Amino acid sequence: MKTLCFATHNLNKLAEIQLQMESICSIVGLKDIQCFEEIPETQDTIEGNAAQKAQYVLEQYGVPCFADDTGLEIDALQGRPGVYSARYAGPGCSPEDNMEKVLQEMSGIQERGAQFKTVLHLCLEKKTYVFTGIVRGKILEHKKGNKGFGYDPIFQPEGYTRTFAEMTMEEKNTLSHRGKATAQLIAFLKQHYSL
Ligand code: ITT
Repeated sequence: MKTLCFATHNLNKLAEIQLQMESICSIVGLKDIQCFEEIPETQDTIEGNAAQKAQYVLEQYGVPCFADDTGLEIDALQGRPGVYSARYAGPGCSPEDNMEKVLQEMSGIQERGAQFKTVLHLCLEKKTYVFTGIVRGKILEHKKGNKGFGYDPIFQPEGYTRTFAEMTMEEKNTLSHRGKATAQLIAFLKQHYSL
């Protein structure tokens, strides 16, 4: 089985992708390649940040890798927090602070439509590949559930009456933004990267 590095410091993301890819290839995180520094994320698009993270790790550590950049895009907020999802409530903020800010901004707004978008950027030696996953849903008025991470307690995917924070990791993976992008990555690797 081949090994690929997933260039993330977010252990929740790492766990989701390791679960989805466990029979496909061995996924290691940044600490496994002794990368402990923060990776620059200075682009103004989700696509740009995913590319920046993956390219940084390939250049600095010389290992084939992929990175994920994810944003919550809320219709009534013109796509915010979007690329600024991680630090929406300011430097050093917690996921609770971010959700609180979103709930406040959405207070009294009827139109609750939103989507999560993940861009996975894969760097294999000299070639790069991009996979995108989107899931539509809505922003609830209150947090629900204690599984998952980030904005999961306030996001309810379309066709469901539970938030991502009320789903197991397996179930979230079958329908989420990251799950969809990862399914494309798996299909690509099976076809083009002898595993
Ligand atoms: P890396 O850059 O190290 O991968 P990160 O947590 O900073 O980790 P992102 O910039 O992609 O990753 O995350 C943007 C924000 O979106 C961050 O606050 C996450 O908690 C949140 N987020 C990402 N994926 C999510 C998901 O599946 N469910 C809920 N929130 C998520």
